Amino acid sequence: MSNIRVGMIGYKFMGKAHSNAYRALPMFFPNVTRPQMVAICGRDAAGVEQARAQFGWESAETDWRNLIVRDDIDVVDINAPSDAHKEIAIAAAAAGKHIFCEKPLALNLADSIDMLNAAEKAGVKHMVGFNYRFAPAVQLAKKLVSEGRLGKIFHFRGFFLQDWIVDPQFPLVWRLQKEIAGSGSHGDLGAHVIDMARFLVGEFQEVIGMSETFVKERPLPTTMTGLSAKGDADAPKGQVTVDDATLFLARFANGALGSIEATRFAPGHRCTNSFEINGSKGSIKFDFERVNELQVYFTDDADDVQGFRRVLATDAAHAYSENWWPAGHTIGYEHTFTHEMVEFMNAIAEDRQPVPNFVDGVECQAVLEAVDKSIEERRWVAISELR
Ligand code: SOE
Repeated sequence: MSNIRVGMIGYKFMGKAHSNAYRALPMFFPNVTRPQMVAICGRDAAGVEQARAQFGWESAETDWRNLIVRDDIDVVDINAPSDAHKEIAIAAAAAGKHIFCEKPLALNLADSIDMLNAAEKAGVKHMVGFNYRFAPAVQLAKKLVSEGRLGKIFHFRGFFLQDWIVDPQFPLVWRLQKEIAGSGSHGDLGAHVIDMARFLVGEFQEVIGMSETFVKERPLPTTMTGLSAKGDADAPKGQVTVDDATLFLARFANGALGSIEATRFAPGHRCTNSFEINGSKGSIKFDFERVNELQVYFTDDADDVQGFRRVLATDAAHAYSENWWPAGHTIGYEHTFTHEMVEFMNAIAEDRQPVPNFVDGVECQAVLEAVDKSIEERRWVAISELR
């Protein structure tokens, strides 16, 4: 198959991560159909032109409507803020383009279902950006669970902890505004943990949660709006309309019990995306800040060496590893994006849906929304109540 021609919308944090993935892919995965970086799009002409030159795109657009109808583009990659996902995805599907969309898929469940329906009706490929699935150590976790090497699963314990808004003067960036972001730590961080739990343990059956917004008003942003934005204490203030932290308990369809925590108020934790799974034959532990490692424990290890041990998932036996460096030469955050683009390119070339796709985006959204409902109504909510 000839190159797969990509048009990408958004050029900030995720735009950079995706651009890097597209650039690295042909060098390290020469057998995968090559993504061609045809056009990058953003509203600010000077900003997008600078990103085009820096990231290595062939052309730039300032209106996504022009981008999605270009006939030299096969794929639309959406990494604009969450409130833009639905309109762009539905229009891209109507234009017959395959779609990659960052998480959370939409602002709410209904919108995510509309996006899935539009993509299915158009017969295009669709993928959602749950990049952490693609860490080789997480792929190893999946293999151990799928092969029954942990036995019957009892517990999934997951948390995603950050600390970038603990300062009450941190400005009211878009991620703290419900109409743009959909929710706060719940949809931004909890969505990753929910996806991880679905990937490794299976479907959620029912949930009950609690959440808090610790800082209810913040200075309005002046210029920078990213994770490292600085607030101006004298600036006028606005209402924070999302959760700062959301925690919930879950029961899975297979009988396992789960606890999930997402917060941006955990000082010292920059990006602690972590889980532990306990089964009848053993346990595993993962922490993204040590992305190459999986801690494993097997009950049938000899008595004198019982205990958790660290597996460095960089051997030929581990997913994607042979394409990078010799064993023990570790990889990082950006590689998870390269791997997800490998899956996306392969799926298009093989004429199958990539995984995770919009179905996974919708299922995640259903869990997010069931948790919100449980908080509102102060009770357990079955996922089936929403689907
Ligand atoms: C910010 O909280 C953020 O960049 C998320 O938006 C990402 O999805 C997560 O991977 C890291 O943290």
